[in-house]
Amino acid sequence: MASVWPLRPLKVTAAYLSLALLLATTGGPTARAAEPTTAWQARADQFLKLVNAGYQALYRVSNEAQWLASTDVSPVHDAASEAANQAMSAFTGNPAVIDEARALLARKADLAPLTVLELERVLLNAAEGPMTNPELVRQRIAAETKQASVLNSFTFRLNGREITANQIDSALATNRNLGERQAVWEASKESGRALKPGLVELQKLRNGVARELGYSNYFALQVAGYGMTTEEMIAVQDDFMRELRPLYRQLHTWVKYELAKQYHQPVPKLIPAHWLNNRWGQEWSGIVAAADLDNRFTNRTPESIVKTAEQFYTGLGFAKLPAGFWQRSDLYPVKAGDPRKKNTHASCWHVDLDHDIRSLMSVEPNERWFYTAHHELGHGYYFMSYTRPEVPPLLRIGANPAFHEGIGELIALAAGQVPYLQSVGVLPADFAPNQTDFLLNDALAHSVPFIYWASGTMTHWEADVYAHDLSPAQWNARWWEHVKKFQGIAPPADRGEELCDAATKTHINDNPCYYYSYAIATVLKFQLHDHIARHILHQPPQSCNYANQPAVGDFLRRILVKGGTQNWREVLREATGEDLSTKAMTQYFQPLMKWLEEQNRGREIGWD
Ligand code: X8Z
Ligand code: ZN
Repeated sequence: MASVWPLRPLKVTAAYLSLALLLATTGGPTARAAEPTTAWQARADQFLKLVNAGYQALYRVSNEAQWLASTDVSPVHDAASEAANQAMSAFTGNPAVIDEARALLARKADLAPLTVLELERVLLNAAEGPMTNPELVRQRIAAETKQASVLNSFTFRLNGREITANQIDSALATNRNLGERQAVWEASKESGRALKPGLVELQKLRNGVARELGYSNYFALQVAGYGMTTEEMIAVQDDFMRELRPLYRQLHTWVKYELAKQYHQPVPKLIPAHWLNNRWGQEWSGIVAAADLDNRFTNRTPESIVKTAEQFYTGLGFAKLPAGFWQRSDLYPVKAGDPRKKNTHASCWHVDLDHDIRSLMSVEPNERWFYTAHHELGHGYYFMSYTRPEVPPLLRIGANPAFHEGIGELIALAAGQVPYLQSVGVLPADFAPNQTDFLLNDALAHSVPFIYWASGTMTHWEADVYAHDLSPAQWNARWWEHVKKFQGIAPPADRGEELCDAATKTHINDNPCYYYSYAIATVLKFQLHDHIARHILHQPPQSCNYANQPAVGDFLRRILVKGGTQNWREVLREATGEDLSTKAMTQYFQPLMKWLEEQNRGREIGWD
């Protein structure tokens, strides 16, 4: 079957045409045989035609309702979202759907590989709301809806006055008074207290739902999407941490001496959480003053931040975002005095698994939102690229969730490099960077400490809660054990079990057992970047410029157009010739290691 591609009116470049030709001549990576080759294939085709159609229609209804509930929290919107999700599960988790998918998968040898992938996805989707136990599914959806509502409408207060999430982040980025920092940090943790009861209920309900279709727990169900067991996923994450540990210990040491000097304090063993600019110590930004870009954005509008991000992608030969993106997205903070409550964490939505793509952000003109806007549009361009007839709605997903996270992370990494920033005027053309400062900032703000947060604290805590049924009476103690062990960070004061500091992180509530995906995405972004810098741009990975390089776009598009139609390990191998590895990441920061060792000479390294 000849592929109709590209589906959307994209800017046609020579490279585009050659890719289109390649897909046309090979039938594309996902082409289905025109005539079914076996009776089982014919039966599967029939079944999947119906399931894909029903899935896409209900996905849209459910996403429209969730969008409203996330951008304008109200009991009415919560009720509509809950009802739409019940309808979605009534279909995707229907026992007849489960039985047929299982019966067909028992005849794998008679089916096309794409069909097998679709059927496996049908079962993974069913496992989120298996109607073999409708009461359990109903309870889960009700509890998820309530939790999202508490999270999205939570009002932070500082000394009795309302404070927004952006204001919390700004205060932690700029205020140098440790007492005031502690008060802001503690205020930011109050949502956990409100979210704990719902999370206690969800621990049981999520695990119960996963067990219904034979998974041992909810964590196991989520990692099944990677073709891994819980133990395998934990081993991958522990390997990341082991391989990067020498670098992290050097960074940790350098940072604690630097911050102690900044705050006029003795050098601590562990870094106090409120000394860092990020509420969770996940990104250590703002420490390297010479590489801090915040003041470069103050004269820009929030709109220009999102537009600049779009231009990065169009410069690579991608189409402009659809007009609907600008009409339907919710990109900026709610205006002061407006009582509307919306989710404050950035996200990007493929509302109808077709061309309705939206982003929910609260963009302000600063470095953090500049980075985040590039990240979110990575999701948007992934959606746009795999929205084509050859990719059935069930497989309009990333090669795995880490690929989805990794594309925007890669572009954000590239958008933070000096030659690019100069080319778009964020930095002046005559700016003479100190390479070490920028590399150090790259490591601290977006990469290395992040791994210990993502692979360490987040992943291990969720594995404890779901795979090992950790009692809620031990949640906060365990959280801080992990923060200490993996991140080398300590709370400013004792944290009791009435608090639930894990639940202050959005994903713990609304995207459970997912966060290891960001760690994999971080490792992946360096692999892809290394390949692009060395083999496509022929520039040094630490200082290169993707701007207006369609060859980079072609390389990325070959990955993105596939969606979930090919095993992710093969996708990675085909793209880079490598398996998942921290080698590129370690090499990227290699020049920093020597510098750090010199700076830290005579200091006690690490915290254990
Ligand atoms: O949640 C996100 C994105 C939305 S998918 C903004 N990120 C993680 C986080 O903020 O915790 C991006 C990197 C890590
Ligand atoms: Zn993301």
